[in-house]
Amino acid sequence: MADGANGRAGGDVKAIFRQIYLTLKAELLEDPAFDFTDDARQWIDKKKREILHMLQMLDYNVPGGKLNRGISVIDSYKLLKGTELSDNEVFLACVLGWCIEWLQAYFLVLDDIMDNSHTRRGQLCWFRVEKVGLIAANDGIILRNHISRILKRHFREKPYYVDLLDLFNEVEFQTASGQMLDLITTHEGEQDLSKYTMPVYRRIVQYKTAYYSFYLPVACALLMSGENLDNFVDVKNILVAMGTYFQVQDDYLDCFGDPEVIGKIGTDIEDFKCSWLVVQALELGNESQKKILTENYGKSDPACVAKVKSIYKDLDLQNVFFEYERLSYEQLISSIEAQPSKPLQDVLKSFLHKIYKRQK
Ligand code: DMA
Ligand code: MG
Ligand code: MG
Ligand code: MG
Repeated sequence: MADGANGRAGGDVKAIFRQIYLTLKAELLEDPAFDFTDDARQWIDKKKREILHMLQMLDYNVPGGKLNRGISVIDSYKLLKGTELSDNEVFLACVLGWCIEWLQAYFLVLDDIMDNSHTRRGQLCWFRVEKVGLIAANDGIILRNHISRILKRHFREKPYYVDLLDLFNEVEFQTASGQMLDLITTHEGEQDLSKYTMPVYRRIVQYKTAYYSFYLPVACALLMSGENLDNFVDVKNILVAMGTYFQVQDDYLDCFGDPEVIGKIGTDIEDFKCSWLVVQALELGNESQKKILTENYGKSDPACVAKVKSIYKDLDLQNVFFEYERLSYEQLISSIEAQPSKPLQDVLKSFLHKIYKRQK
């Protein structure tokens, strides 16, 4: 190809990225577990059903999001390298990008069960699909295992293979710990709403969201560029701050976003979640407003949810959020500009601009 895979207009990155999903899916089907060696009719039919479940499971859960995390690996790698990428470099960056999308799919399938959610990415949550149910729990485990298989197939020979495995393991551990904190904190909050404070909140979201959504894509690009991640602690801290801001947006959109646009129906109030909104309401509300919150937060009755939302409106939390958003942006830009490396500044700014004032 005269014009390397990345030589086309920027919009094509997504098309190339999507194409590589098909390659990875086909490769996963080559697994010995799906061999049709025995030609007994029943056996083949059974195998067909297994393959069909896996294909449906993948198509349902992996490619349907915004793909920001995955695409960021390619964008970041390009900026770090400073020159055009070869077709093979684009391919490998896409593979890593998909590994992050696979990781996200794995966490979301399980998160929706734990949060008792209804919809995700504009469709029913996977565990709510007829005949899936708690098979979804094992599907989550399968998705996680696919990552190791993809990495082994495409990166085994690379000098940074061990670092890559270690990175995915670390980030998975951090995310799972964040999910644990989220769930345990919810139980504590049910006993006593005043447990929901800003430091508690920050710790949950740093772990459950920031590492895998923001640090991981950039760390993948750094490893591909031959860097040692120990030298990028500042960059990691900026990305964690960006991830925190991103989860505040998620919490805001859970209540104030348009379900048609965000593709999911919020459940944070019903689920008694330690959401940024309730933390703000507890900080800003007077005694009588806090009493109403205590009486109505965490109940599935729509009348209770409406009372909570009306407190949020009275406290003008939408504008409190807009102000927080503006301030976070300013702080992030100034810490990014304090970074000595121009390519890294560009990586961080491009990431920030993808999410600033997002509606979904
Ligand atoms: C999401 O937290 C975190 C992970 C690791 C999936 P959340 O439950 O607020 O996410 P969502 O709003 O997408 O269900
Ligand atoms: Mg959830
Ligand atoms: Mg959750
Ligand atoms: Mg949420």
